[in-house]
Amino acid sequence: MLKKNWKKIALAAGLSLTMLTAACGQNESGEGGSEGSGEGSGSNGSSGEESGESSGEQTESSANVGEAVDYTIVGIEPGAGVTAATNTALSEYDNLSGWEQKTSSTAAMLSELRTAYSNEEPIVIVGWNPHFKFAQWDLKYLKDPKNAYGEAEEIRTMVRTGLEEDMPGVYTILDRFKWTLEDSESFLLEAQEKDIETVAQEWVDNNQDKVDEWINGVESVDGKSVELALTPWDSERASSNVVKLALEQKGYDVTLTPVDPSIVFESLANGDVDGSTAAWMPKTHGSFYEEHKENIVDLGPNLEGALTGLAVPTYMDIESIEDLEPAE
Ligand code: PBE
Repeated sequence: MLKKNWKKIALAAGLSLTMLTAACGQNESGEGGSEGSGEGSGSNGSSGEESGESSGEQTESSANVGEAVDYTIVGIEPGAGVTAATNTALSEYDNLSGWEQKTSSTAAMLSELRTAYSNEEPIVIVGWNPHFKFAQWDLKYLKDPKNAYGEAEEIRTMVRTGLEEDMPGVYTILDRFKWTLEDSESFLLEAQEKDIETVAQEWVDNNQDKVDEWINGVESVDGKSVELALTPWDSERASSNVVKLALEQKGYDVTLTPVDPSIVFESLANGDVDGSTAAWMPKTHGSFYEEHKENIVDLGPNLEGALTGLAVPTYMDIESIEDLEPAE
């Protein structure tokens, strides 16, 4: 663990963050495939306290956090569920008065995190698991006493109404598809070195027994088309690619169609896509789901224990969202 105290460089950090923000603007539009790159190992949701400083000093350091980060939470895509949850946090926590969420893209957030972390500068990001960032960097979620981000979630598979009748085999395979947080996060770490399609093929090759449980007894078809919604996060790109390969083993012709996160549920309800493996419930996508649930079939969890929240590097001496000082 690095020992240098960022407080000593708070002023410099403030300046370089401003420059960083400007520089990042140029990056934001260019997001293509993967969220980011890097390396890391292990996988864990959060880490404990690192610093043994006195509580007096803690108050002083937390007072500086807001100033040092320019009262800015580094968010991700505007249409993400966590973006809405962060807006809720901004209105529910009195101590966040004067704070703002800067939305752009997951890639831009990761790039700011990478830079801040390597300079040991403070940064407050919108975070979630499954993702590789907790394995790659020492990060911790801030406590959320007002529960703006909810408890641990399920990532559920949802399909359009009528799929069961039209393509019972697809319905069955999507209904059975399930893996673990550990499966997903080790996949995502692997995908820092290779592309997601390659890792998906390797995962399926190494886990054919699990795939068999999903596809056993399903009748093979000859190239029937299936369309799954694809959202820009690696966790869902991973699960959709694994499901695609499972469906292909039964002869389906699967297209992963990029869909703006804000309209995934609408696309399912309209039947524009057949299914999605990317519904974070009950909180993150709860309001999107509510709007369209009459025309969507919920097939239940494909992953349990997903997490969302505000996160900071463990070198920062704060533990709770309530430790962030208001701008005034
Ligand atoms: N996420 C990752 C997404 C879903 C997958 C938590 C950033 C969101 O909509 O918030």
